[in-house]
Amino acid sequence: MDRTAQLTARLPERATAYDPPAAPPAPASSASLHARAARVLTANWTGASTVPSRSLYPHQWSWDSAFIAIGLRHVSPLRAQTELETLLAAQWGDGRVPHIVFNPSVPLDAYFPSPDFWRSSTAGRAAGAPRTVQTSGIVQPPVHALAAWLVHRADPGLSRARGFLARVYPRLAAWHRYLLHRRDLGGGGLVSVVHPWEQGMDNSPCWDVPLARVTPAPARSFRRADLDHGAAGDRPTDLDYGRYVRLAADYRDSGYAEGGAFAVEDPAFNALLIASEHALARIAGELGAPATARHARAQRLTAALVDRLWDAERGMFLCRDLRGGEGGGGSGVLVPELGVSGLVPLLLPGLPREVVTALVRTLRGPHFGLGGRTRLVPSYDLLGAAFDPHRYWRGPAWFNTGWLLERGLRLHGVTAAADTLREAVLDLAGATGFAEYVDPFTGEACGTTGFGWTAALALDLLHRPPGTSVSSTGTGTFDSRDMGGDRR
Ligand code: 9WN
Repeated sequence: MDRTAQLTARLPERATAYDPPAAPPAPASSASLHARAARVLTANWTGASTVPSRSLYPHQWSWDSAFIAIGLRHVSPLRAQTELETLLAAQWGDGRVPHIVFNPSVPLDAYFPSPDFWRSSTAGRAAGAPRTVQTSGIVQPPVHALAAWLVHRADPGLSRARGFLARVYPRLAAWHRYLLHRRDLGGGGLVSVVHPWEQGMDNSPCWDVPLARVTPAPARSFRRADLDHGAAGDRPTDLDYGRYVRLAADYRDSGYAEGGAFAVEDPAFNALLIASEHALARIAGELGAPATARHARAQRLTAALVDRLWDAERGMFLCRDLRGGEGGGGSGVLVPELGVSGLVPLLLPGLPREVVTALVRTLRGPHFGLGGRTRLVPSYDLLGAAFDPHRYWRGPAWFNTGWLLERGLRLHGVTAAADTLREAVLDLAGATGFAEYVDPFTGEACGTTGFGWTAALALDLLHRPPGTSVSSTGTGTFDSRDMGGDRR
């Protein structure tokens, strides 16, 4: 029996998860946090979608919208549905969901790279970019099917009345098809990202080696709008930006066809695809379409994730650099950097038990320090040479990864740790004015404040009371039907 078969043979029979029907948030302090978070989402709402930040990110971002919809459903299921529909309306003909949908009323110099850099409707024509809306040409993690399912469950009556799932399902299915067919660049069944912005953790040290092969665009060839709004020490360096720009420009100039200098299989991106594939199966079931094949595919992807990215010695998943290794043309090499991305697969049901145990140990151990040196999970190894507690994805703690890991801990029955993490997310979100990210030791706010997904995910946690474990509540507080464990 090969390694994959051995591991999948030991998959737990019933790993369950996920979401509650909305429960009322009760105590007074929670009520005020709830009101403040809802106000952020209202302030960032543009009429059809929600910006991550009015200043730093004044357009619609793909995975932000998915996280935002997950929180927004507790305030306005209709706006949450609209959020996802607006994003999916900008889908390209080849199935990709762009990482940014540009708001035409925002000045070009408010954000870089702007629509005139991406030139989606011309450079992306062969790939089926929409004509009437301007977008970027890269993607972000596929959290959308999971979000759509959770949004549906917040108000199934409204969802059915509007035909929400029936309208988004074909688009979500095409999105997953694009990833599974066009982005399996390593040939091992997993999806690759072709730009660090695609994975969403832009300047993670996990990209340092693969990115070092990219010749940076000259600094004078572009103007960084982000530094108008964020402290330089909290943001990626100019050298990183030069490389991001070169990679994106090369991709654009190829007509957005795969085959560039950067190709990485990332654990979080693939884990989110798997979670969304389970959710898509739920959506199919709700619509009376066959769901079994989707669950089976999710299990196969889980096995491939373990097979290709698991590092037993380090007790976590690593990134695979497909252009690395001898000659750069083989199956690539694992990148020996410990990013939070390598812990995110904890949110999956169907992981081998020893993988779950090791992930929890690593989360609490010296590299991430959860419950010891840190309250929220740092984005990168506390002991890593590149660790920096303020610089973006090179150490600070982010709220979306905290939320994902809270779900993972709860799913696997590590309830006390999940409760502590939940409390930390809520405390720090409230104390920092819904910061984009925080210093993992001090909780000091970094980046921008009034940040969309921080507010949304705090709202979501307010609607999920502490103290619940999947095993003890069955389909109560967490509904196993949402994540593929219980197939009824
Ligand atoms: C580039 C919007 C996005 C998030 C990413 C985060 C940051 C953009 C940037 O902001 O990236 O996409 O300009 O730095 O890294 O995860 O989706 O909030």
